[in-house]
Amino acid sequence: MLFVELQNNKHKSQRVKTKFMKIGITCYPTYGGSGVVATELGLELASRGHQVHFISYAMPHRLNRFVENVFFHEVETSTYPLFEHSLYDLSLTSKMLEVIEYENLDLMHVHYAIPHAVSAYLAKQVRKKANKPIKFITTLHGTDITLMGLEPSFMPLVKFSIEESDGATAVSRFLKEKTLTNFNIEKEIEVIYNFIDIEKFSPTEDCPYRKRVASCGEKVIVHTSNFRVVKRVTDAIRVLSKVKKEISTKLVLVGDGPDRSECERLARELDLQKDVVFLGKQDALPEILNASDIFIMPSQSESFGLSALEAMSCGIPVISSSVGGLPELNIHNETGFIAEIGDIDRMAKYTIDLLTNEKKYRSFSNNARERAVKFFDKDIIVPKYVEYYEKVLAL
Ligand code: GMT
Repeated sequence: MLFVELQNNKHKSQRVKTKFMKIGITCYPTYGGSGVVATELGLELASRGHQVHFISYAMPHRLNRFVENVFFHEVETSTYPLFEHSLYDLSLTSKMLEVIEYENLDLMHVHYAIPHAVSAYLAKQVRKKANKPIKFITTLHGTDITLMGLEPSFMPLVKFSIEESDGATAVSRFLKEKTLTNFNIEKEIEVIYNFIDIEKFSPTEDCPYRKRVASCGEKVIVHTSNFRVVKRVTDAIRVLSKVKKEISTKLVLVGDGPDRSECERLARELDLQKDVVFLGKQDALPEILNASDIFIMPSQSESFGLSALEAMSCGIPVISSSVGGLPELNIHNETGFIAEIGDIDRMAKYTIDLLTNEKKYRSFSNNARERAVKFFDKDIIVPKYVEYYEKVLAL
């Protein structure tokens, strides 16, 4: 760990002691929310002077530019013909050990319990044997607890790896409680919410993207996800079919995944093929959100709902289901509306209510932005991770 005395620019007379850490981050590099949070966290830590080493099988997709203090270590899996299956978990452990040793890491922070926490636990044991201890923190994101982790064959291992983590965080109160009860764990779990760059995701008037998806006067509902079945994207299409009977509206779907073909089929079946715009994976999220009026998240399971936060930060009210951590983010009748899972009629009714009531819409839009700024700004949340790292390292 580097201890550096900094001259604080704002208060020239005050000298601030800052501890810069060397942190290893392991995450899924794909489009999922856990990978986005892990990558954005790493980039933020690096911009605050910490050194960050990402360890994964591919470059996280938001790590697409050169950033000082950020390093990427690719985990290569063995292709020896004897192994019919890839030994990713072991290759990951080996890469962690290499980076911990040669980059002199202070801490490993793994995102998503399986298999990352298990690999980190193994690395920790190897270091312990060599008398060179390393600590690791596990951040629980959602389906590692609510879906995958509940598979009977995985359950004991997930429980063990959380219990053996030197620190554990969850992205909502809901997820913390679920972890404690589902796995019968007594450990302290810190709740650290997802965060947002409120400058990047900010409201803009007159977004040129709107013209590309909707004609003048038409409203736009937007949804972004990885199109897994738990996202219930088909519900968004059914909501559109009801809303369209009252107001001329388009539904913009961003992302891709296993349920996309079914969504395309349903759009054709409901004769909505011209009204549902499938954009696929996109990087220009702030622009697309700013071209929209309502964000819809009808999920069956959602530990927090990062993409709804991205929308709120752009001042877009959210219509969501009531599951998981969503009520901790989206406040009913204030930043949007909440309905029971699958209650398409109610979601449609709420959408029409907002789209036909300009004053109410403005107030919800302001509330959504204000809530994102006040509670989920990266400058509020990222220091909580740093404090937590320091706390765990000091134990
Ligand atoms: O299901 C996803 O969209 C991906 C998943 C993940 O772990 O990659 O997202 C989870 O983590 C996000 C970041 O913490 C949360 O905002 C999402 O709510 C959560 N998804 C679910 O719980 C289904």
